[in-house]
Amino acid sequence: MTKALVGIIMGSDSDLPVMKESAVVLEEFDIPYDISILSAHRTPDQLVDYVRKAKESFEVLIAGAGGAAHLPGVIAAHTIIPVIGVPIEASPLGALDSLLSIVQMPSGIPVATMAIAQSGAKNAGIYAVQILALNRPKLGDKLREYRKSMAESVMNKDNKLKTLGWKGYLAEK
Ligand code: RP5
Repeated sequence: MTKALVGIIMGSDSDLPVMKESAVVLEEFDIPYDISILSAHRTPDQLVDYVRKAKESFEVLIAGAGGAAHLPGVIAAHTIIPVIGVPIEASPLGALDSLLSIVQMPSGIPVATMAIAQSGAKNAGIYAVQILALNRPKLGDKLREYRKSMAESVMNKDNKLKTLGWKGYLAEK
């Protein structure tokens, strides 16, 4: 069995529509990953057990949670594997509660906090790939290709805009 390099953990199955974006990126880059539902509050013992075993396999952990989102911080407290946190909207307070719970870590125990929701989960996947690429040159090449095609797609949209008659910023006045 291929060894998973990234562990994706979410607090509830209600987080899956957001956290699947991390998985989509990892699949795009052919990174083996493990995806699990574990809660800092509802399954504290199982979470600690998971994190203790994590060092045998994972090089990066991605954790997404909503509300009082202590999941990424608790994971970070139990391991030196880099933890990436994704704030999810799950309460009447929007996602601000989750963002602040994840970002405002005490000094000494960092969590790399991403943007709220889908963009954050997608960026968590990309950030994990960037960490793995530090000692995997081929993965670095893939990331450069990814950025190149992203830039091309923006330029194509700009060209389309011009063909529709919109004037460009650099067009002659
Ligand atoms: C958090 O509580 C989870 O990460 C989720 O975002 C939120 C709500 O969970 P459910 O009540 O939908 O299971 O722990």
